[in-house]
Amino acid sequence: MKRLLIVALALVLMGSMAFAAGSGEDDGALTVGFAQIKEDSPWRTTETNSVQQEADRLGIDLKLSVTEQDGQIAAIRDFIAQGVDGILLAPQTRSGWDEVLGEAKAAGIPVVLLDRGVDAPEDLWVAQISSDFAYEGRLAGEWVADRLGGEGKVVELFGDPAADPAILRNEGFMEIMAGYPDIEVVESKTGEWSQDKGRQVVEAWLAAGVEFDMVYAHNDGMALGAIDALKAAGMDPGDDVQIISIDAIKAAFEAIERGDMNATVECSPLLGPMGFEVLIKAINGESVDKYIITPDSLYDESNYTEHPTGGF
Ligand code: GYE
Repeated sequence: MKRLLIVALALVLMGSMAFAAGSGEDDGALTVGFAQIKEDSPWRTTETNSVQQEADRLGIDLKLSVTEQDGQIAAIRDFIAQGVDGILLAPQTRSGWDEVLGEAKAAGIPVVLLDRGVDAPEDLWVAQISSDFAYEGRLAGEWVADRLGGEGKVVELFGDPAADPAILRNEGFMEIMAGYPDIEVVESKTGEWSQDKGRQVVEAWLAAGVEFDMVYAHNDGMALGAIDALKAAGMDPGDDVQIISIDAIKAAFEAIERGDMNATVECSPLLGPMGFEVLIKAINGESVDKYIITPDSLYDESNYTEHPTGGF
C-alpha cells in the first residue's frame, strides 16, 4: 500500500515537473501563445506589434502564429501541446471554435479573445477585449444620414461576412438606415478587409454603372481601395462621393487631410496591454470581466486633428 502511494506521488511529481518545463515556469517567465489572423490589413499589423511589445515589456515568452482560421485552430492545438500558460486568440470568423476551445479548457489553459467575438459557449473562453462593433456601425449610420440630409444612395464595402465585426457593423448601420426611407443602400459586397479587394469591388460597380453618393466601408483599408477606384475613374473622392469607414489608421487620417476621405470611426488595435492584464489575472485564477469594451469616437474633417496620435 505504502509503495503504491509512493509510486503514485512520484508520478504526480513527474507530471507537474514536465508541465512546468513545458510552460517555462522553471525560470518564472510565462509563455503565451497568440493566434493572430493572417489578413491584408495595416490595423492588424499594429495590433500584432502592440501584443509583441507588451510581451517584451513584461518578459513574456510569446509564441506568435499568423494564419487563417484552420491554421489558427492548429496553432492553438500546438500551444496546448507545448503547455503554454495562456492563449490570446483573434478569431477570424465567429463560428468553428467550440472544439478547440474545449480542448484548451480541458487542459486548464485560459483563452482571451482579442478584437473579435465568437459564438462558442461563454464558459470556453475567459474574456473578450474589443470595440462595440454595432455601436461603430450606428455612429457611421448617423453620420451618413446627417451628411446626406436623409436622402441618397449608399454602397457598403463589407468585411468578411463571417466575421463578428463585419456582421455587427452592418447590423448597427442598417438599424440607423431603417429610420431613413429615402436613403437606399444600393450595393453591399465584401472587400475582404483589403485595400486591393475593396478597389476591385468599387471598380466593378463603376463599370456596371452603379451610381452612389456615399461609400460606407467596414474598414479603412477598403475605403482606401474605394478612393483608388474612384480616382482611376476620374472622380473626386471626398467630394463627388463621400467616404466613411472604421478603424482610424494613420493612412485614413492622411486621406482626410488630403480631402480624399471624409470620416473614420475609431477602433483601437492597441490591445496588447489590456490583453495581457486580463490573461495574467486569469492565469493566476483571479476573476475578470467577460466583456471589456474599448471606447470609440468618430473623426471627420471637423475634428480629425484632435486624435491624440493622428490615427493608429
Ligand atoms: O476593423 C479590421 C480588421 O477585427 C476589429 O479586423 C477588427 C477588424 C478591423 O481586419 O481592419
